[in-house]
Amino acid sequence: MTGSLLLGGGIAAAQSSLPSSGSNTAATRSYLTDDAGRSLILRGFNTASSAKSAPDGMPDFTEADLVREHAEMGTNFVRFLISWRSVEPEPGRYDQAYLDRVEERVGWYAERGYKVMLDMHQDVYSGAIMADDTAGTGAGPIGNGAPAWATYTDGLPVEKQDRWELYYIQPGVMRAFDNFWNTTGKHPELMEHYANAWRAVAERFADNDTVVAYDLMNEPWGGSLQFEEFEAGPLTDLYQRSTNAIRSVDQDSWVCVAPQAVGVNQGIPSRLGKVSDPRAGEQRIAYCPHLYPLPLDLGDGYSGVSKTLTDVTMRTWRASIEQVANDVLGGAPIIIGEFGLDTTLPGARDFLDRVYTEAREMGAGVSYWSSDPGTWGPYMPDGTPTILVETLNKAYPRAVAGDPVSWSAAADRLELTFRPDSAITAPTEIYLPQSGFPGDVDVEGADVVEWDRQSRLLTVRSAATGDVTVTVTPAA
Ligand code: 9MR
Repeated sequence: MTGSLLLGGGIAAAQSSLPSSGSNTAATRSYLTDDAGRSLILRGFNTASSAKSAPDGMPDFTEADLVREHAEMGTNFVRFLISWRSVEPEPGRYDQAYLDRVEERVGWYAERGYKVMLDMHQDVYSGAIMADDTAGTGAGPIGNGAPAWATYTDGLPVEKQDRWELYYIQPGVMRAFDNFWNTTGKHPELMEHYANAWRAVAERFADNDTVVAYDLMNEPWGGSLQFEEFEAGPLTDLYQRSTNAIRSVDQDSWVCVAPQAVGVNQGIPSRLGKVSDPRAGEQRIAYCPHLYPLPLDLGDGYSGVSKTLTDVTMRTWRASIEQVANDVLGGAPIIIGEFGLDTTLPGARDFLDRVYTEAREMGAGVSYWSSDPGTWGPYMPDGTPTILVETLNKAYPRAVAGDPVSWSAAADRLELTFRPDSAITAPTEIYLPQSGFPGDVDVEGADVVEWDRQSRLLTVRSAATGDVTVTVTPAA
């Protein structure tokens, strides 16, 4: 089974200090914004796990797959997997043909109005690490991410494991990370290469308005350094260096940082340090943690004791994520870079609804893990939809011309209240799925610009400054 045992263009932040529902404390919500200044509510997938070991680094995902995803789930966002091994196959040589292939995919998303976050993915450091296979059980490459030339296991063993996450604590893998973070003192060059690889990526996409964010490292692991020693130490250092490298070529895109995965994905507080954005103007650093409650990852459903434990995780996870976004990163927007589960587990639909509700309250974007076919994804290999398609295909405001004060969406009702910003001339866009929408549209404080049946977007515009409320219910 798949599962993670423990790991689980011109834009600016719009911020609003609002009482968050379900809590008495004022939470700061902030959003990535588009070129027009609108607050973006991002909903989409990770695409895709299949890119990890593909020789050309591309996901097994066609433009037709995107057309189907867009039509059936109304997504507007993707966390697109890229890899250091593909960007920098040899030290200091950046593969422009690889970046061409990424850019071609970005073009598919651009055509449909999506925003793209590029995710420098890794699992278990590198595909160059092979497990010992003396028993001849067919162990292949165990991870993905770093190029072979940047992989130093120093001859330490890596024995075959039953679960992929357990490779993280194999001696050879631990050493590869210790060399990367230069904990061994032997490889100060590796983090520098990594930051420069990011500069090469940012150079390519600096003027591309569809690519709004760079997710600096998937699910960081500190090897023999853990929690504060790791997060406040070399991890924050790598983030700062990569941010600086990106800013030497790209002033506008967001830089996304994530905590140590193990533990923090399950609700343990992070000790990540402050990452400063050297750009002129406001900071464009976003916080992009993952969420993988342990009971679900171990294969249990969202019911009974597992549900109780998962609910506790959700509360501690959210408090810890908001604390870092607000207090450490200075009110950074949040994107849940990954969460996902086997959709055939009991209670899966309730868990999905729960996470999207939390995300809405947090003002967070979401990229579900993942679009790959299978029981975790929206479609089975034969194309049959799983429960994800219906569960994710809800109405939501995509781009709001002001502060999204509150919104909610059920199968039978969309409500949005926002405080218009008179400096923003572009309209507010609301996605409405099929199943009777738009039915009745009630707008107070603004005018409907249009209902576009093709894109399923309702657009409204306000010339006034008072709060606008939009309520839409489907036809019976
Ligand atoms: O679902 C993925 C599984 O099929 C792979 O074997 C594994 C290792 O590459 O990665 C899984 O995806 C994980 C992702 O890379 C990082 N976050 C947790 C995901 C689910 O376990």
